Amino acid sequence: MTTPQTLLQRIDTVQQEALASLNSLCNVEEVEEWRVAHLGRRGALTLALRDIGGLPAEDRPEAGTAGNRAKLALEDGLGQKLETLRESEAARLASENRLDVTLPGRPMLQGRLHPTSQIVRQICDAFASMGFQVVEGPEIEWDHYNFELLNIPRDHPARDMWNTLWIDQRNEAGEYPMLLRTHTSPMQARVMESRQPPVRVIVPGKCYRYEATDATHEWHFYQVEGLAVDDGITFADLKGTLYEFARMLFGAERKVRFRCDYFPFVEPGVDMSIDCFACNGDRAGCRICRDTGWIEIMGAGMVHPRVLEGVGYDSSKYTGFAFGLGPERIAMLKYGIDDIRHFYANDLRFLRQF
Ligand code: FA5
Repeated sequence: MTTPQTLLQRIDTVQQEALASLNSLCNVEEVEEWRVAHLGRRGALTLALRDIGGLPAEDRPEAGTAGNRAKLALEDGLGQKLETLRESEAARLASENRLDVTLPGRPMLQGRLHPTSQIVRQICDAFASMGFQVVEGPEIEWDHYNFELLNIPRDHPARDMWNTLWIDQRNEAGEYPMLLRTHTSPMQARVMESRQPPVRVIVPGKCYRYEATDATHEWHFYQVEGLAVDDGITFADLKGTLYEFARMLFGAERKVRFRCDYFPFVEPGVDMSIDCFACNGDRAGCRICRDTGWIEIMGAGMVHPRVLEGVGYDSSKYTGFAFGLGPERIAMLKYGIDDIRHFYANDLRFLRQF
C-alpha cells in the first residue's frame, strides 16, 4: 500500500535518477526517449503523480507540492539539455564548415571589368572593325626585339627615351639581354617575322619603365600598338585610320592634329592630338587640355625601312604605318580622371565608378 512517506520517497528517487541520467544523453533522439520515460503518459514521474490521488486527503497537498516541484525540475532540466545540444550542434556545423540551410542567404557581390580593361576593349573593337587582328606578346622581352630590331642599337642615345627595368641575368658577353618591355613596339618585329604582308595587327599589353610616378606616369601601364604593312601603304592611310579611330572613341565631331615627332623606328614620325572635347577649343582655364585646345593621345609614323629590312621584308616593295597609344591616358581624358595612380591603387571607391 502506498503511504505518504513512500510516495514522497519515490518522487524524490525518480527526480534524482532522471536528472542524473540526463547528463549522459548525447542527442535529441535520446532526450526524447528520456522525456517519454519520465514525463510521458506512462512515464515514471507521471505514474507517481497519479498515485497521489490514492493518498488520504490531508496528505495529498504535501505530496502534490513535491510532485509539481519534481515535474518542474525535470522540465527545466529537459529545456537546458536541449539548449546545450543545439549549441554544440551549431558549433560542430560551424567547425566542419557544413552548409546550414536555415541561415539567410548572403547577397552575391557583382564584379565588373577594370577601367583599363574596358578602354582596351573599346580601342581593340574600334580597330577590329577596320580589319585589324588582335595579337599579344611577352612582357619579358629580349633587347633584340625591344631595341635592336627597332633601329635602336646598343649605346644609341635614343635608348635614353625609355628608362628600362633589366632582368638580372647576363649572357656570355656580360650583357643583360632581357628586360621588362618598355613598350609594345617589339611586337612589330615579332609579328612581321612570323608572317608576310599584308599585316594588320593591334597589340594590347602591359609595359614597364623605371620611372618616377606622377599624375600622368606609372611605372607599369598599358599600351596598344598598331601595325599595318602592305604594298602601297601611305601616310594618308595612317591619317585616315587614326582619324576614324579618334571619331569612334571620342565622337564624330572630333578634329585631329598631326605634328612631327621622333621615334627611331618610324620615318616620318608624328604625335597625334584630338581637339579638346572638354572645352571644345574655348581653352580658357581648361584642366584637360591645359589651355592648348589639343590633347595628345599617341605616337605614330611610317615604319622605318631599316625595321622592315631587319625582319626580311623588301623595303622597296612594302611600306607601312605603326602607332602606339596609352589606354590609361585615354581613359583619363574620356572619364575626367585626374591621376593615373588611381588605376592600380586597388581602391574600390574609385573602381566602382566604372
Ligand atoms: C612609345 O612607347 C612608342 N613605342 C609609341 C610608338 C609606336 C611610336 C609606334 C611610333 C610608332 P611613348 O614613350 O611616347 O612612345 O609612349 C606611347 C604612349 O604610352 C604615350 O603616349 C602614353 O600614352 C603612354 N605612356 C608612356 N609612358 C607612360 C607612363 N609612364 N605611364 C603611363 N602611360 C605612359
